Amino acid sequence: MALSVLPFLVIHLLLACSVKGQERYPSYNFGSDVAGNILAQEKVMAPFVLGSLGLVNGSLPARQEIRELQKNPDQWTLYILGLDVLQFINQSNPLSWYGISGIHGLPYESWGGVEAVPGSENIGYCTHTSTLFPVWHRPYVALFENILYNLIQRIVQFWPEGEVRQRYQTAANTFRIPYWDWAAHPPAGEPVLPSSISGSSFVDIDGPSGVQRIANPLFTYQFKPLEPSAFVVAPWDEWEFTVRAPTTANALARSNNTDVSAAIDRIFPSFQQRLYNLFSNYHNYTIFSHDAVTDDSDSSFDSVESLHDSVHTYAGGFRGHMAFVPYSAFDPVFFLHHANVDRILALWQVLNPDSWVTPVRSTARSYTISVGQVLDESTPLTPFFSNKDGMFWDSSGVRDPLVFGYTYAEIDGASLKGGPMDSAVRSRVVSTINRLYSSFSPASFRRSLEERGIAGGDFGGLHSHWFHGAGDAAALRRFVKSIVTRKVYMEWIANIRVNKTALDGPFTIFFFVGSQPSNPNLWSTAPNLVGTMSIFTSPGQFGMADMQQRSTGTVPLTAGLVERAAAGEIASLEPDVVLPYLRENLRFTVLNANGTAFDPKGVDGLHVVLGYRRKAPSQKEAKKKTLFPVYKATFPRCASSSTTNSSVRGASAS
Ligand SMILES: *[C@@H]1O[C@H](CO)[C@@H](O)[C@H](O)[C@H]1NC(C)=O
Ligand SMILES: *[C@@H]1O[C@H](CO)[C@@H](O)[C@H](O)[C@H]1NC(C)=O
Ligand SMILES: *[C@@H]1O[C@H](CO)[C@@H](O)[C@H](O)[C@H]1NC(C)=O
Ligand SMILES: *[C@@H]1O[C@H](CO)[C@@H](O)[C@H](O)[C@H]1NC(C)=O
Ligand SMILES: *[C@@H]1O[C@H](CO)[C@@H](O)[C@H](O)[C@H]1NC(C)=O
Ligand SMILES: *[C@@H]1O[C@H](CO)[C@@H](O)[C@H](O)[C@H]1NC(C)=O
Ligand SMILES: CC(=O)N[C@H]1CO[C@H](CO)[C@@H](O)[C@@H]1O
Ligand SMILES: [Cu+2]
Repeated sequence: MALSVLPFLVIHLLLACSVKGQERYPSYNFGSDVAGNILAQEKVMAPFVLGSLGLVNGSLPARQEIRELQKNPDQWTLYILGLDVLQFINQSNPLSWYGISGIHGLPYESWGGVEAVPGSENIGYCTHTSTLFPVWHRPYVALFENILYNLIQRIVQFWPEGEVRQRYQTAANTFRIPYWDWAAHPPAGEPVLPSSISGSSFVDIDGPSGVQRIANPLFTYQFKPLEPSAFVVAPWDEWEFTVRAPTTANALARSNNTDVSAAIDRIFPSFQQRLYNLFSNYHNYTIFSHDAVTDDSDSSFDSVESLHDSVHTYAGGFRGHMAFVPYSAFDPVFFLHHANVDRILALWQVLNPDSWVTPVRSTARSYTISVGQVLDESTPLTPFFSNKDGMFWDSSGVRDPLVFGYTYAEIDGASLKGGPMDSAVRSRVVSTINRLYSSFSPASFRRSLEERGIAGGDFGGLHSHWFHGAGDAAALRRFVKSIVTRKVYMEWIANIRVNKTALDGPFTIFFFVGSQPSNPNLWSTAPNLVGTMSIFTSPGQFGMADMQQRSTGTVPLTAGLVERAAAGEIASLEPDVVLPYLRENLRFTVLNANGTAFDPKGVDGLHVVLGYRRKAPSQKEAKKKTLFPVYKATFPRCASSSTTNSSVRGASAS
């Protein structure tokens, strides 16, 4: 109990002030002595050995979707209090919010005594555009979960002994961090970004010392204090808390979560289609895992990393912390996002139990990885210690989440260590994926039509999003018939490659059918937006300029085209109809991280290829709804005779 009571009280007084226009709320006041107690126990423990949270009553607790967790009031209270305490702990502690977030990017300092390799001092430990992208983030998220879990166990002890404390203790034992599923339909009437994250800067919480109004730890992280030198350039070196879609480019900025939420709601069908496509068509870990251009064929453009990149830039909005690799981990939404990325990896592992990390030469640096180094299953995932002797976790070791003591409901504790997969687990995962993520796929569209028939205005599983404002039911029926005749439908996609450092920072490529609105602020929510691809990186000043990386991703066009068809602009999805239409109407254009428009012609290495494939449902698929549609693995090249190429126009900017 080395820590005196005084600093705690002083901090509370400071936080109650209003700082530069943003109202500040305090942390939870447990009573000074107990809080001092937490802090004392939480004093520097690094190197922290990351291990398993273990089984509870013989089973493995599951990470839950954040909205599910919120339905359990006791666990929700503990979650909020745990985050609050984690954010309250002195930043100089490596196990504080600041210390854990700082592992990912800025400030570029060693953590747990794990030093940089020569030439990599000016970058974080995180691995991006790297085959280790999903596997490095697995122990990173587990570290966050471990620390939070430990804090929550202590918080429970602050309730007086008795029935209530016992209740919280039970809730605490099965606590695992939640994830934010940005690809599943939100409950009716709710936005994709949960209001618990975006709705309010404060929250009323009923903790051990009664109900208190505290800073919402999911809304922002308040630096305590901001260390301008760690944040290098304006305006980040002036922002005393993390922001999303900041309203200004100076210290007065506040988050505009309304803006972020509206943009995510508009793009969410694209997130869902990309995810569904990744599950159904990507079976090679190397390609699935990361967004580097792995070969020069025109197949397999997408990756879980590229999709994750888009979520980062959308959650950040222009200039927000989430949109920049070195700042992103400070925003509370980061670990919710990455828990979902980890879950996607786990679900993918069930479908592809034999595919895992194989040796790949690195094209990117991290704090302990050099360009050109061969990355494989035993490359240390630094700085995550697996034992007291200073050994690190590696990709082989983290393959099965069991080693960290968590699972996901769909997997329910099944082992992911590789080798034969239980067919019941596989079926459960496949049907979950079909249930959550197939509603924008023509496959599910057709299926629901077959099941329910095309009666009246009832279009079954077809989400109203497609047809919002689409006109009369008769036109819709005609259209539906046109895309299901001969039981064949077309899938359309834009494949994109681009130089990651082309614009000295993050940027987004927007695809429109027809002209984009003249005001770039309206692009993200424009009705004729069909998709975007986002580049998640950082300006050269942060030390990523020397990496000559090409990045790749996809923009699904099918849903956007269906929308256009429903609006009466095209009669079918057949190439003889769609190709001339896209040649005439598809535009792409670019915004940088400042929200400034750029002529795509000036974006280094930008290469857009359109592809389509004709998809006939297999007999198996028709009979057994638990199977994915069986797609051909590759798209035809755009430049082949049946498709289009550079005749797609880049709209000129501004
Ligand atoms: C384990 O099960 C017992 C008996 O059902 C129950 O009383 C106890 O609370 C459970 N433990 C936890 C940590 O949930
Ligand atoms: C955090 O810890 C450092 C080093 O022990 C100390 O100098 C600083 O005053 C502490 N900050 C707060 C806000 O208590
Ligand atoms: C926040 O974003 C919304 C939607 O884009 C916009 O209408 C509003 O003016 C913005 N608010 C501020 C304060 O900038
Ligand atoms: C997976 O993709 C990589 C990169 O294209 C390739 O080198 C490797 O052979 C593929 N693995 C399998 C099993 O096809
Ligand atoms: C990427 O773009 C930058 C800036 O235009 C350029 O210096 C670099 O050579 C390009 N790298 C590649 C791999 O094309
Ligand atoms: C973005 O804006 C900041 C100032 O607000 C400026 O310093 C920076 O150069 C701009 N970046 C780009 C890529 O235009
Ligand atoms: C196959 C195809 O459509 N090729 C076209 C690619 O773009 C050039 C330039 O617009 C056309 O001349 C080709 O005919
Ligand atoms: Cu990330």
